[in-house]
Amino acid sequence: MSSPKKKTPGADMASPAPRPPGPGVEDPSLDEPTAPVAPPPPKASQQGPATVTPTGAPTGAPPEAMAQQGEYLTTAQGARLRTTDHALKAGRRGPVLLQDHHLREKITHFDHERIPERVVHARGTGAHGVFVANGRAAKICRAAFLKKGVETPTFVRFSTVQGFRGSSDTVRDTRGFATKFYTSEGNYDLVGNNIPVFFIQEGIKFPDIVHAVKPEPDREIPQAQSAHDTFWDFVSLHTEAQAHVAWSMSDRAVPLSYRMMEGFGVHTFRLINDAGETSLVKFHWKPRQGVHSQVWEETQLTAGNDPDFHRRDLYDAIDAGAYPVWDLGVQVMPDTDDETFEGIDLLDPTKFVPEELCPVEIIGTMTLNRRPINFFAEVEQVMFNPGNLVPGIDVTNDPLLQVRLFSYIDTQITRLGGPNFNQLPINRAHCPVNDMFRDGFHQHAVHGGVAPYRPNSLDGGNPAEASEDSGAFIDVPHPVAPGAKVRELSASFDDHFSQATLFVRSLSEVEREHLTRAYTFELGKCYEEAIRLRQLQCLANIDADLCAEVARGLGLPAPEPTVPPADVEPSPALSQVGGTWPIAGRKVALVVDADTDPTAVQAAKDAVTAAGMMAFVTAPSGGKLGDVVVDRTFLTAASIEFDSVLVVDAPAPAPDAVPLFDAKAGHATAGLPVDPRVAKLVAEMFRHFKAIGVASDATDVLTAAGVPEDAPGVVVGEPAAVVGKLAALLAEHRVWHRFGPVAEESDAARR
Ligand code: HDE
Repeated sequence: MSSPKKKTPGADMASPAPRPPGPGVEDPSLDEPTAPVAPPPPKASQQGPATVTPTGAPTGAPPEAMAQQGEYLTTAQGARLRTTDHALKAGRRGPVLLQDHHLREKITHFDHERIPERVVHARGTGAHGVFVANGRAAKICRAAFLKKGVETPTFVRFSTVQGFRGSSDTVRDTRGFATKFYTSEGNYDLVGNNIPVFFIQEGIKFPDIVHAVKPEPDREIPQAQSAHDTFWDFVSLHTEAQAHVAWSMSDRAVPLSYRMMEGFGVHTFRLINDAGETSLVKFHWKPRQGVHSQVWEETQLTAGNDPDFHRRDLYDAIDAGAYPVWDLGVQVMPDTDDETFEGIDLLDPTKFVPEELCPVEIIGTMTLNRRPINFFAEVEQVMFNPGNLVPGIDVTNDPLLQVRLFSYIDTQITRLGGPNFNQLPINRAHCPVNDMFRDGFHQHAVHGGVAPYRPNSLDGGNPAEASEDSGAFIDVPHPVAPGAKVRELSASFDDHFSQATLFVRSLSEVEREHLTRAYTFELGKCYEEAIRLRQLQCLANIDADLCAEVARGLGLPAPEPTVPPADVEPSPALSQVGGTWPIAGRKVALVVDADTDPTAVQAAKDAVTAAGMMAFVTAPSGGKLGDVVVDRTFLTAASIEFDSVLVVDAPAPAPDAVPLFDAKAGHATAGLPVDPRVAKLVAEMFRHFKAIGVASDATDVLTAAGVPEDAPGVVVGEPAAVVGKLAALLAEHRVWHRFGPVAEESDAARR
């Protein structure tokens, strides 16, 4: 018999759960289960791909029908097995027999379990969701999924670009933000990034920039880092990369969470409405929780403590019912002959259009509400393609986009072993597919009929060609200007610095400080002085002050500009500080001692949960305090896991806090009897601008951590009351004005 079902937190979407659930659907028994039981269903927070056939027809089967469903272990052919732990041998101590068909089948399959990782964006995380259109796009786009109230299932994959599949989540990098909309007119893929500009203008250079940023080919280091010579060699020689580099050196490249990232389609797309009118648009995803980043030290601590940080964060939030939400918006620009807007060439993917020049109009909302059942089947096998378009959305002649239209199908043939990757469950369309493609490796469909060609008379002429009225995709008959065949770009692509200047000058002081440090750090990691000097020359053309500050850090002279920095109007929309945002799913550590009154712990936990946040009880050892489950111990907890801390009780040094064996336990405590690991946790959170709450009788922890009681963002009082103040501080993301004049000036400037 199966054991009682675990309650999956967040199953009722209304109330966020206090803590993420364990790995299994049911609580495991202590003893090895021996009798067969019915397989457990997926967790309430999980969802597999829709159960449609390879040709898009709904099967009506429940999602769990995709998993292995029987009670008995079988061969791949379904024959029941007595054991899978012992090979067939000639006697108990004899050699293994070649005839062991089960052994050979099992090992052969295992030998082929890996597929090539993506050449870029190898490290990623995905989730299912739903997109609901508000109808505002209907006037510019005929796509059915953008009509008012239409709900479309989606699957999103977030990724880093540089690192291998097992690399750390929190590296300085651009993030991929790829969305598949399973629309009634076919799958539409919006394959974007969290940065609105790209490194290169021409797709033909993509292998070069990727070779430059990937680990250097002789020693294969560094992993998932741009802080090395080949990257800076490339971007200082291909100066069109400088705008993207400025974004990459900013806080945008170290997001705190995938839930708090903007997404951009980057290229300009051409939309067409029912009347055949066209417009040029840029797509934006706006996170309801605001754009929020880690600080640099935090990213590095996280890479060691929890390389899966972003993946865990996304899935924990979904499990807890704190579903991430984005609004999809468009900047709509007239489809003029020169394809420019306010002097910005809309075909140049190294340029973005400031929101102050063209506002973002919201056309729908996406909620990610289910995590995958099987990571490989869904996140690893999902395949995106900017050429997966639906009627109403077309591409432009952006020379980067044009090359992407070739690349994505091509790469899947290698990754997924043949041309039938569209038939994988996660990639299948949810509408009829009559493509007349046949055969090939791993063909899943059993195609009927005898005439897979057109026109035919043997299958009654089917499938018929669609007209515009019956929903055919329209390649917009956009005129092509007469010209010669050339390997060149128009002169409007020549401005390589003005948008970097615009970005840098739009940042608040604190963000700018981070930017300066990032340039100085990354260039400081390069061996070659010539490369540092060449990049300083680029900075001189972007912003004299930035160049001078970085040059000072590198101990090099700041050059004079070769192109005077542009006179730009800053775009306040580019700064990510200065607002307030929802706090659903933010994480609070509740620090307690072994003998803290469980009622007080429960009350603090209830207060945190009631505010919509997640509480992690953090105690000297595991188990329970009364009825309250301990989520973290001082040994396992790390400051980077939490957005805020509430010290309910000042814990005395626990017996396992032995400095000789554990650097954490060696942290200073100003001679006070406080567990040094808690002092370290609080000191780090203070340094990372995080809100800190302390019970009135636990202020020794602050003294031990070297944190002044009256410092900004430090709240002392009764725990339940402190929670409200912490919530207000978390709504502002970080306590940026905690330190020094830079932060204070920035604060004043933004008011
Ligand atoms: Fe990609 N890109 N890309 N790219 N890209 C891939 O496709 C490529 C570009 C982006 O989660 C690959 O399936 C070329 C811009 C995302 O599965 C590959 C060029 C933007 C993802 C490929 C670009 C992107 C990819 C690697 C220049 C932002 C991850 C494996 C012409 C607008 C999708 C794969 C996922 C993945 C090629 C430029 C975004 C090799 C040739 C610009 C988010 O096909």
